[in-house]
Amino acid sequence: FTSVTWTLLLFIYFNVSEESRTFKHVPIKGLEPYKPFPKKFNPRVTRTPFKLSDRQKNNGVRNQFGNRIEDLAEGNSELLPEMGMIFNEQDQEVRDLGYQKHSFNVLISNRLGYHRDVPDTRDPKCGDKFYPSELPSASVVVCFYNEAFSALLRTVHSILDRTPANLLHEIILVDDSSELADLKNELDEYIRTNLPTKVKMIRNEKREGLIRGRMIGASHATGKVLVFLDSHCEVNEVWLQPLLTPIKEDHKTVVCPVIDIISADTLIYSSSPIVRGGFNWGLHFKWDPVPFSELEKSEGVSAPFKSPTMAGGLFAMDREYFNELGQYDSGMDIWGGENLEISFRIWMCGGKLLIVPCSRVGHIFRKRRPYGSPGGQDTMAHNSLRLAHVWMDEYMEQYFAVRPELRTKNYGNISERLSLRNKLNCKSFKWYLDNVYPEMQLPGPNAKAQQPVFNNRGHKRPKIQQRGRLFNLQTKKCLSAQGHPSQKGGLVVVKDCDLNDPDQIWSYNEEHELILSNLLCLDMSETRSTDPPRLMKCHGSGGSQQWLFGKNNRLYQVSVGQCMEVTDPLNLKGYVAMAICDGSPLQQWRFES
Ligand code: LR7
Ligand code: MN
Repeated sequence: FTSVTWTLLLFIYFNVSEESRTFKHVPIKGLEPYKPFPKKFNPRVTRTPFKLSDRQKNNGVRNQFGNRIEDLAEGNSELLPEMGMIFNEQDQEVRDLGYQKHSFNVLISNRLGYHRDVPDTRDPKCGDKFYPSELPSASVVVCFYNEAFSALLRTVHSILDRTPANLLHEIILVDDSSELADLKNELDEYIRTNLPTKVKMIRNEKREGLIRGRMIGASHATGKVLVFLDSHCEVNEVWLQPLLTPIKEDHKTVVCPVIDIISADTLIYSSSPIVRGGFNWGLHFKWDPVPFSELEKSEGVSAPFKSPTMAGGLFAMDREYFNELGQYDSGMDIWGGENLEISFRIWMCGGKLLIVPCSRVGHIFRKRRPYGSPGGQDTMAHNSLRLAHVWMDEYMEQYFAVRPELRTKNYGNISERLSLRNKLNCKSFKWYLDNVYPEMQLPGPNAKAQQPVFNNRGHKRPKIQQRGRLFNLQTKKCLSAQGHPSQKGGLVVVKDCDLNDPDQIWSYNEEHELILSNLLCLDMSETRSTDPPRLMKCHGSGGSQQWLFGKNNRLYQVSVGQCMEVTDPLNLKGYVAMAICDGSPLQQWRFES
């Protein structure tokens, strides 16, 4: 790799048109050949600080995205707070269309590229563990429908980069009849030229949904163990060995990693609390605290513990056992319910379900599902009805108590699933509740409301860092509510500053929220960065309510990647909006106590 090549690259770089420089899922050919990281797979934890990998830096130099990522990060590689900065209209389009189609920040996803380091979120005790050198090999099945190209490839590359080759039998991608053009020829081409042959592609002729999709993927698999992942995941260091070990010990053990959080707005990877799976009588999955009795005293949270249910997307299971146990209910459509169905079936029919805290996989959690079912049906209700009729015995009544309208709804033919339950000689639902999920309560006078866990910030109120008026340097006016400050959805405008007006008092806290008179948070629309900011209930999960004071007194909005500006040049109404950060005085704000 010589200076000739570099000259050539620079030549290409300076000659691409403005348009082709904007990253549109186009891996520049020949620039990013697949090279597995030359890493040693040591089960010991190395707590390296999260930093830009050389690949990411190179991405900047190559200008794959039109911007240098080192510049965007401005040295703060811990948070990459300005990774979503919008520089031009194309960026804005990628961002806004991305939110519409995928419900997460695709601009940032594209800029991250297909490889990145993620923080090692494992408990330090995991570093003391050794795994057998002989482990069964895994077929990883990733079913996707209209996934963002860069998120899908980061899923695949994270597996290739962080899994010992001898344990990775294959990766099976199942395209569930996606409509997005780049997921067809371009993806095939990428796989052919950049990925090892163990990455395989199956295309469903029609939309099957993730449940039949996974069954199709599994039917092509030839590894000993099946691992299912969503198509927007990133696996962490030494993720697979801790999953395979308990399966090797007992092939009827099904295991889940801890699902770390990849923010939909910032793509920041962060650690999840240690929780386990439960459900409510509406048959919605929920996270519960892990009972103290479940945690092994000597090993604390580094030993696998039992979980009544799984979230659904990320788990590993012996392939023969998957088939023996009846795969999934192929009468279930598109999305929903299959996770509780397989959880009940595992426990009731002689298996067990564990969460393995030393295995960590990140997943992009989004606020809204960006797709529906082809006929607009509520597939969650259809699927839940099926599972209730097959597995829940008399406790099905609890479901109908919550959803009385479903009592008479048709749910198709379940005779095969009933004979499966019979053939496998499965225990009753009462046995499951008594032995696996005794915390589950029946509604009644004595039922206590269970503490929800895994909400965004529990009872802790973030510390306030600054309080005062938000002064615009150009107009010399202050940011206030247009109407009443407690009105949800209200706009903000600049008005003459008034020392005595409590409605001009903002607090800025450690979560980077801007709260007006201790009531509502300044918030940006998820799907349209052209909408003005509004006052909304504080949700505590960053992104659309996260504001950063940056250089030139700018006020940067994290999920829209733009700066707040007074738009009205004559300043009659004092309107503000988000605009490309350009350092102009209309975009300059100062906190005044
Ligand atoms: O028609 C479809 N065809 C598909 O192939 C619809 C979806 N899919 C794919 C999709 O591209 C994705 O890879 O199926 C996967 C899951 O769909 P998501 O990501 O839209 O679902 P989710 O993450 O909101 O949903 C969770 O619950 C689902 C119930 O059916 C599945 O079990 C998902 O796998 C599951 N995800 C997780 O468990 C990740 C952690 C979330 C939590 C809690
Ligand atoms: Mn998902």
